Formats: sequence, structure tokens, C-alpha cells
Amino acid sequence: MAAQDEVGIVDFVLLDEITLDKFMDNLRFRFKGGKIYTYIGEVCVSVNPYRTMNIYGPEQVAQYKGRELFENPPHIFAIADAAHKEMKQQGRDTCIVISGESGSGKTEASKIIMKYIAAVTNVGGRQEVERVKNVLLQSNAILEAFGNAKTNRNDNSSRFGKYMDINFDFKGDPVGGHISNYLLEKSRVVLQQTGERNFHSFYQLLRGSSESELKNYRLSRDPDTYFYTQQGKSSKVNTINDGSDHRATNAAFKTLGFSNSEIDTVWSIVAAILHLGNITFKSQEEATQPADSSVVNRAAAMLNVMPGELSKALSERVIAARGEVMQKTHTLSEAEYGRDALAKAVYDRLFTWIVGKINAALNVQGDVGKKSYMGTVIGVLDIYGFEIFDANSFEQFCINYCNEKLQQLFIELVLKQEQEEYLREGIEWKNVDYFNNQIICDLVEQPHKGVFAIMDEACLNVGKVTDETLLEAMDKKLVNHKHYTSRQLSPMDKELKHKEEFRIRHYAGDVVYNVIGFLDKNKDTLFQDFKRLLYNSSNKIVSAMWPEGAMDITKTTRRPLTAGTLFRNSMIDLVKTLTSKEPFYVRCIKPNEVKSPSLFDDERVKHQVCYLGLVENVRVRRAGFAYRQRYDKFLKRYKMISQFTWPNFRAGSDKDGTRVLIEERKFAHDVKYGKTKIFIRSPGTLFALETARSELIPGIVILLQKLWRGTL
Ligand code: AD9
Ligand code: MG
Repeated sequence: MAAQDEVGIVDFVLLDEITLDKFMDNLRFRFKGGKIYTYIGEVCVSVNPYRTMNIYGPEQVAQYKGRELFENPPHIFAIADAAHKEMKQQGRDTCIVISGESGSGKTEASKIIMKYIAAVTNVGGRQEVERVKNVLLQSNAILEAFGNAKTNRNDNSSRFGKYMDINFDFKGDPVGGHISNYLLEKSRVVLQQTGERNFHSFYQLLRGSSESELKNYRLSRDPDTYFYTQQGKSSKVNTINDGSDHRATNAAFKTLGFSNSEIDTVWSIVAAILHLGNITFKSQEEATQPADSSVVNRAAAMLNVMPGELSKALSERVIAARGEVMQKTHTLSEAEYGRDALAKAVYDRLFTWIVGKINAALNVQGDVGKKSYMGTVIGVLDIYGFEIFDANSFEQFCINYCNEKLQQLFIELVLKQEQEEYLREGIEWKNVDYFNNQIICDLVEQPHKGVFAIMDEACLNVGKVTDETLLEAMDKKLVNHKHYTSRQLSPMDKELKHKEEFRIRHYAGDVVYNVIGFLDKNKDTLFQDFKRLLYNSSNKIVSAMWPEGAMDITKTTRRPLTAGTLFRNSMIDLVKTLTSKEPFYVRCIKPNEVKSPSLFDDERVKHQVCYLGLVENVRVRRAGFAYRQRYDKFLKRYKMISQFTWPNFRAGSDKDGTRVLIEERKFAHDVKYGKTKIFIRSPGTLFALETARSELIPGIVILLQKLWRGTL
């Protein structure tokens, strides 16, 4: 591969001068010339083209299959292939971490990677592998229907985090998989900002169902009829065809082996939520009741529960005090709160159930599984990107924290460990400075002092604490933190307009959060009455989604973990999983805010290049080395290419042997000798070593065969 193709420099490491300006010039030049991928060593920088690119067909698959990164122009296929090759050859788990802000192209990248893996595997055409590949590919349609939505940043924004492990057998073919999902933004079910939509599934059901289906679900076609689908005032999206997407979702359900009654239950639940959203209440004397029983009837029918029971659960709750059970009627706002909590919980449970079903379909099974399953995986991570809206709440707080964690992982593995290794190995090295966002991760996740811990403490004091007093508690504990402030702490700050606001200086930008709703969302309670109601549904699938409805209210239960703590724990686990694998990175960049295929907004891109630490990445990489290996392993692999080391080197240590080999092959100018490892600067040297080796191998094999047969 030439350092330069027709459009700029293919690897930023090869820039003649490493400055932000030169970086930007190359990125812009390439984007304008239709080249959306550029490397930093093995990291792939990808700029969202906002148009269909003709670069993902069979021809390109053939071009990249089995090749080394440096043999072809930069492409995400090459990263997918590298992860696959590494896994297959070294028997190591690998993962591909895709990061970037909302709308930068992460989900598209993850789909392209999966399609590539599907395209290069199962040359033998085994049936079970084919099934697994289909399930892997089709699961996206379902997950996006139920987990994605139009936001003001992205028409198809992921509102959940997804980490998918693909299991491979010894041939390198996919034989199963597992999806872990992270915190679905369920508040969207009941509330959308102007210009945004609910999850796609709602519009798919309304626009894609036949007349008779609509009648069965007791729905009318127009999303504006339903409170839960009309708030954003933008139910129609140009880039989305809800009708055909509905067909694709149903086809995917079929491929994954969902039964007809399961599919019907899924859509009935979605319909039930639409009906729930249209329930209003009237208050008379001490009692609150649904205003219109016909709407309640429809929702009840869709959930297969008794309308009277639903009405009751919406109007009052059972409480247990000192072993005694009592009824307490709701106030109007409690009833509305309960209705929305029910709608959110039902959708969230449905989503979790769907993911569980997909995982069941992806279970390693059959002969393929038993006989040859080796247990190596490629993990693909596609999460919700960093986001700032006009109004930011608990969900944005979690999403942005998740992005902090991934940035921290990148720093740890790409910037920090690399430099530490040079130090350890005694390689001469000029330190590269970068911003370490650990301080922000700590601000959020530290025990006792972090925001999640302060929220949990507030949640323990039920009754006495409000969102406002939570903010006071945060102010008190975080007053001296460089990355935190609030209206109270900075009264002159013009960005903080309301007394409920606090600001976090994230690695990717400042975000103002409104604390109202934080406590509730963290506590995430659903009245036991609803759980019992759903458990008692005559639809077995619905009932099975709510096993805790069987619990007796008088039995004291342990306080469940809060949503924040669960999320924090799942992020810590995720980082652990990723750290245990060999990582490959795709760093996605959003070229502009208006989804234009031609506009390269310098300021916006520069901002992303800076916070992603890309220039620092180039510096570490450039001063660094493309390849390193322990002396014993290096010698074992390449000893046949030197007369001095073949068949064995006896004149000194492995390090001496390595040195003799490198000098004979005239690569001394491109390597450094560490304490335990050899460091090779350019990929070309490695390529030359590999070529020399593979040219010799057939000869060696023949030699060995002759020896074996005794004909030599
Ligand atoms: V979010 O954090 O989930 O809100 P993503 O996932 O980073 O975000 P997404 O992949 O959904 O962004 O990309 C946004 C849109 O950009 C897509 O719907 C496509 O219209 C467009 N896009 C992104 N990547 C490509 C691509 N490689 N080719 C063509 C693309 N279009
Ligand atoms: Mg996405």
C-alpha cells in the first residue's frame, strides 16, 4: 500500500508534521475526495459520509479477505478482518470498540462489520452456521425497531447500549453469539422532546399493520391520535419508511423463530402502551379514576388483564404497614405517574424479553456447537454516543458517563499502556501528554463521593429528599471539583439558567443537566399492584415477563439496586470484558450537524478530533512501533529465514539470536531492542519478514516430509 493514495495520506502516522492543522487538512481532503476511512496505525478513523457508498460489495470483500492492514487502502473491512484473523490464528478473543458521538456512524459501522464477517465465513456452506449468520444479521432489524428512535441528533439513534459477542469454531465460522444490552432510555416511551419520536416500533405498528390488524389491536392509524406518539410533532421522518420497516421486523421475528403468538403478543403490548397513554383521570372527593373506561378496556384487552383490575391498579395502591395490608387511593398526579411508570416498565420488560429470545436463538447448539466449538469470540461494541440536547436528564447523564468509560479504556490501552511499555522495556521515549478523563469517571462513579453514590444516598431517605435537596447534597460534596458546577455554585454563569441545573465538564464537552426527575429515575419503582396485575395476565408470555408479581406484599423485600448503580456496575463489567480481549478501534466522526454528504464543518470536526485524542494517538503511534514481540516467540517464528538461527541459535540468548537475524536481513535501522521484546517500527518490515518466512515454508515442509519418510 502506498503511503499516499489519490486522495491524501492513508495513515496519519505518515504525515510529515503532526499538528492538529495537518491532521485536519488530511481528514478534510480525504472526506471531500470520498475517502471516509483513514488509519492511525491499527485504529480506523471513519467520517460519516451521509450517503450510500459503493464500497461494501463482494468485490471489496474479496479485496480485503485475509489481507494485512497495510496491503490495501484503509477500510473498516480491514479492521474486521484483522480482528477475525487475530482470533483465528492466535486463538485469542478480540473485540471491536466503536466510539464517537451521536450520529457519527457507530451503528452503521457495527452492521458493516457483521456483514463482512458473515461474507467471509462458512465457505463450506454448513447449514447451522448459515442459520447463525442469518440470526446475527436479522437481529439488528428487531433491535433497531424496539431500541432506536429519531432524536434531534440522529434519525436512527440507538437508545440502548449493545455489546455483541460472536462465537466462532476452530474453522473461524460463527456458531453462536450473545447480546448484552445496557439501559434502554425508557422515559422516551412517555415523553419526547419537540422534533423527536418515540421508539420506531410504535410507528411501525401504526403505519405497517393491515386494516384488520389495526382493528384487532383496536388502533387507529394516525400516530397523532396517541399521546405517546404525538408529543414531538414529527411522526413522519423522510429517511424512514415505517411500513416497510414493519415488514422487515416481522420477517426478522420469523427468521429468529418467534412463534406467531409471540409476535402477536409483542405487537399487542406495543398497542397496549399506546392505549395506556391515552388514559386520563378525573378526581372526585378523595378518589381518582380513569376518565374514560373504554380506553382502559382497550389497554386491558391488549394485555389480557381484567379491565376492572387495571382500572383499580391505576387508581389506588396496596400498602403494607406493620404487617397489615391497606388500600390507598391515588392523587391525580400519583395516578398519572403510575400510568407512565407502567407504560415504561412494560416496554422495558418487552425489550429485555426480546433480547432474551434473540440470545436463545444465538445459543451455540447442534453438532457444530458440540464437536468443534473452540470458545473464541469477537465482541462488537455499539453504544449510544455522547449527546447534548436542549434539555438533558438522567438518561443523558448515564449515556455520557458510558462514553467517558470508553474514552478511559482507549486512553488506558492505546495511550497509557503503550507509553508505559516503552518505559518498562527501557526504550528511549519522549512522553506524549494527553487529557486523562479518569477524573470525570471518578466524579460520577466513586463510592461515597461520586454522583451515583450521592443519588443513592438520597434515594435511601424516602420522603424527606427531593431533587432540589439532592442537588444541594451534590453541591456540598462536589463544590471543589474542577469538572462540576451548578447554578447555586456559579450564580453568574450565563449557561446555567435555572436553579435546578448543574453542569459537568465532560471530555467531549460541557453538558448542563436538569436535576428534576433524577431521584425518581434512579429509584425506578413500579407499584407492586401493576406487577401483580401483569403476572395475573391470561397471556402466558406477558405473565412470564412479570414473575415478581407473585410476591406477597407483606413480605419485606430487600431494596433493589438503583438504576444508576446497576448501570455503573454494568459499565464496570463491560470495561472488564473489553480489557480481557485484544481490542481494535473504530473512531467515528460526524462531519456536520445537518446530515449533509458534502459539508465538512471544520469547527465541529476539530472539536471531535481533539476530544477523541486523535492527534495524541498519532504522536504515540508515530514515535512508537507498529509491532512488538517477545524474543523467544519472535525467534521461533522467524528463525528459518537466517542461516545463523536455523534450525537453532546456540551462540547466545534469544535476544542475541534476534539481533543476528535482523542484522543479516538488514532491518537494523527499523528496530529497537527492549529488555524482553523486539520493537519494529514500520509495518513494511514485518511484512517483509512474513513474506520471507512464507516463501521458505513450502520448502521446509517438503524437507520435513522427506526426513519423515526417510528419503533424504
Ligand atoms: V447514536 O449514538 O446511536 O445516536 P450512531 O450509531 O453513531 O449514532 P448511525 O450509525 O446511526 O450513528 O449513523 C447515523 C446515520 O448516518 C445513518 O442512519 C446513516 O444515514 C448515516 N451513515 C452513517 N454511517 C454511514 C455509512 N458508512 N454509509 C452511509 C452512513 N451512511
Ligand atoms: Mg447508534
